[in-house]
Amino acid sequence: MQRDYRDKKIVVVGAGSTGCSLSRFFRSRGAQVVLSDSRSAGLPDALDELKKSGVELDLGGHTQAIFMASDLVVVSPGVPLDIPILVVCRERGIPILGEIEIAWRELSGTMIAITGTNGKSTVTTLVGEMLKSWGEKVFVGGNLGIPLVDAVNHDFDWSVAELSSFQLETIESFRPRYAMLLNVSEDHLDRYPDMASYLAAKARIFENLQDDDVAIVNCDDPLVMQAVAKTRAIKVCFSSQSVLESGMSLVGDKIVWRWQDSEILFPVDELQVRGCHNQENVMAALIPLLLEGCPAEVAWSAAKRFAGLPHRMEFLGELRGTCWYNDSKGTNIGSVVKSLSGLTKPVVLIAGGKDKQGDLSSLAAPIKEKAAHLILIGAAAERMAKAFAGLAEIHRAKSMHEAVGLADRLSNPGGAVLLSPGCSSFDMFKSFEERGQIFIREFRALSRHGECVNGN
Ligand code: UMA
Ligand code: ADP
Repeated sequence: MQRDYRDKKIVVVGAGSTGCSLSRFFRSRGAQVVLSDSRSAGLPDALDELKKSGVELDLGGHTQAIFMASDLVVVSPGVPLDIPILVVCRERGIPILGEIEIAWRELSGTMIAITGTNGKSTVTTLVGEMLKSWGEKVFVGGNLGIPLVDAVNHDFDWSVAELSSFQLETIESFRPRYAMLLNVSEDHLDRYPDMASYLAAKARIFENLQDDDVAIVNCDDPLVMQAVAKTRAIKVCFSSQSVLESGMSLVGDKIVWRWQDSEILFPVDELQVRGCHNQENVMAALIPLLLEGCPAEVAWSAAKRFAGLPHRMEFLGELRGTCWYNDSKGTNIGSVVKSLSGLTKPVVLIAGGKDKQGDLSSLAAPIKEKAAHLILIGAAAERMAKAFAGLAEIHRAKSMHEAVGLADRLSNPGGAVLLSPGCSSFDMFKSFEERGQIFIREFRALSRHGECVNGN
């Protein structure tokens, strides 16, 4: 249902992709918009166009008087809710919302919302692909890249939205028809005081579900089951560990869907994506499609065609007998554990980056088992070096160029080189994409001199 924003004074906080899209949206609805950012340099070029459309800019800080005069403050996900200006707004009773809440109120199609520590982008993309091959008109975005508010004013049958814990912090009435929680492990402890707060933010995806909505959950994960415990919605589980009487299970080499009186089997060896975690991702993605009545063969054909996303265990090629993988999207410790588990030793692991202050201990055993060498980069290098001392040979590199050269010298035929940082990228790169692209570029430069068999 459309809200009336005409002549409302709205402050949008953060001039990244979310803030620019929000400003555009509010202007199109006749609001008086101020876009506020703590930075004054390095901001998107789109600000010029926004300024021309009547958006006022408040750069290099958040001006209190502007916020105090506003009817509504809408924050970008990267803006922590405890910054001083937002504390003051809260004290003065000025409403603070996020982009997901704003977009949701305007969207007409069916909403499938996907969260979890890992696998969100993969599942979001896969659900989108399945719906498109069923002939539906689908928006696919959210934390994946295109802000959800960009879906407003387009006539989509479905919105498939990847949601981060940051985005879920600022919802109010957001109520997807399908809400998925894939898994929960430590992440973003540089923003949350503890795991309980991170889990609480994730659990908000279920907050407004009603009896006829559907919560899709990984019943192998105790934190997921804790988060969904109080929901009123229909719970549909997937499991790669046990055989479910009702739901989606992995049984030997088959994915088995049991629902009401039907049973459908899908052979896992037909998939291009590899690894148990990707089988879990496919299982989760199939559920809303099958519940909505999409023919199983249509959804499965899309799953079979899906070759995975770039920067997620992307096979780059073989150089002097060593396989090289780019897992730049491995931005937390849980994802590095999964990525290492799919490789045979000896692995040269390149890790490190902006430290999220999480517990590193779950990576110790996989490093001891699989990694012969650990090449550390970025701000987290010191802490990682201490945590993994004695488990693999530890090296430091100041740049990706140095890390790749070192990895080439240390690797052996039959082994693998894996970039799976377990950290975010912002200390050395603009994004995980840039980090992955630079890794690929360095690998290609090396391969021009070596004997390389290309990946796909
Ligand atoms: N800023 C302020 N004041 C502050 C803090 C930040 O003004 O106190 C400003 C910064 O100076 C910057 C702007 O806020 O100019 C950035 O806002 P943002 O970080 O929300 O960036 P967006 O470009 O809007 O991107 C966000 C998501 N970013 C984050 O959650 C950090 C993108 O996810 C998402 O794709 C995009 O919205 C569209 O939905 C990225 C991400 O790293 C990929 N997500 C995290 C993850 O996946 O782990 C959660
Ligand atoms: P997200 O969007 O949640 O960051 P992605 O789909 O981009 O997740 O995958 C990022 C990384 O997380 C992958 O490279 C892989 O290492 C790991 N991963 C993907 N799916 C899962 C899963 N279901 N369980 C655990 N780890 C996963």
